[in-house]
Amino acid sequence: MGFLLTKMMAVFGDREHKVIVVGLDNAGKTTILYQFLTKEAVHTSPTIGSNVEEIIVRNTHFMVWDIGGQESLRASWYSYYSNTEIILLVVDSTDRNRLSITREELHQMLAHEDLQNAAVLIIANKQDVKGSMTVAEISECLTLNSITSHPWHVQACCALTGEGLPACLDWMKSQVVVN
Ligand SMILES: Nc1nc2c(ncn2[C@@H]2O[C@H](COP(=O)(O)OP(=O)(O)OP(=O)(O)O)[C@@H](O)[C@H]2O)c(=O)[nH]1
Ligand SMILES: [Mg+2]
Repeated sequence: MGFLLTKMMAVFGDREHKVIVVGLDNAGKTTILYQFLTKEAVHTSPTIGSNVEEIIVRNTHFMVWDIGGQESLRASWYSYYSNTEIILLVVDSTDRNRLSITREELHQMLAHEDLQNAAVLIIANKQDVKGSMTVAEISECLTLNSITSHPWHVQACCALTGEGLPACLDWMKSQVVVN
């Protein structure tokens, strides 16, 4: 039976893994979702509600929910949390003024009971912009070293070119293999 299951998983792929994409408005969440899917930068407008797409990474199926990040929408992020395996927290690396709001949102999310088994990937987006914050600066401001309750990782990227996004997908895949 175990052998048959292993064989079937090799042929048909794994079950679906739920991923949520959160972060403040204008961080680049929707741009990232469609870069994952089409390998191109699409034109976006602010997300009201959510977008959902299936992304397949070498036989691993991710159901990726991109959630609107405007202030009025953040209070309902929790309604997407159940069964989430991976959180993608997208940071606009040019937005120094609001990084402390992201820190509060992150630590509040990690305390939520529905996210106790989730892994967190912090995506430092917009690295193409001169003067944008580095991964080290973002890690320090978000106090990532204090997180011991969840697996986490930081990845620099530029959603317009797609640079850094294959590494995000590799990390996501490594987390579901581990779990
Ligand atoms: N320079 C630069 N601009 C980017 C990058 N990624 C996204 N943008 C731009 O940032 C703006 C916002 O991108 P969205 O993907 O719509 O942001 P969002 O996080 O989905 O925003 P909400 O839906 O309002 O929560 C758009 O004008 C994008 O073209 C990047 O890596 N570099
Ligand atoms: Mg959006």
